[in-house]
Amino acid sequence: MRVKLTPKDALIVVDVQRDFMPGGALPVPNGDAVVEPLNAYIEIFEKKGLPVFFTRDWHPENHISFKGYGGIWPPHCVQGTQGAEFHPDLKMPADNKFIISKGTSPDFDAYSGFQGTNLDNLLKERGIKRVFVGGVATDYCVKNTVLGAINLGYTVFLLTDAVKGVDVQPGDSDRAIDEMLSSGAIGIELKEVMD
Ligand code: VGL
Ligand code: ZN
Repeated sequence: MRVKLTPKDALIVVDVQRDFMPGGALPVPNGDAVVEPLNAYIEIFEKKGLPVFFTRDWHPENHISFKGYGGIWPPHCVQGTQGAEFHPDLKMPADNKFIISKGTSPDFDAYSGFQGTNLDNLLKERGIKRVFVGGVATDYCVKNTVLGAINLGYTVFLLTDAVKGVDVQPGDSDRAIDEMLSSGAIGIELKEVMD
């Protein structure tokens, strides 16, 4: 399938942060493999003047998702720490770039970039109807962001060559991809996107 980009399209890059990369606090196996394909998508959107949204996990140090505070995860992506920074090789555009922080208050977690953020408003203000989603982790924040976008009425393209998952249980990422596709997301790869 070939997809031609239009002014109603936006790219959403999910949580490409140091703590989710190999060596980080909550590493996604091969998580850094998403950087190169995402940079290629970013360049295409940037050249067309289309907006690129970067979500980030941005937790307080006593966040509810952390072990010791009721959650299952090691502390990760704590606000202002190096682990919360975007991957240094991620080519973030100078213009038309939006950073969406989520999971920012102690008592709420957000796996979806739409939860407790203004992402939906920012997209709607710009007349965006279709979103292209990649990043980490396939089985958590990518999945929930994709399902959130579908529920809000967007057409969603899942960038299958630019996602990686945690796989707490083997197969979680594959199951997440199946769930996104059966919920209406359209799987595409870089070579199918026409600029
Ligand atoms: C994520 C686990 C905990 C993610 C965030 O970005 O997928 N996963 N917090
Ligand atoms: Zn988190």
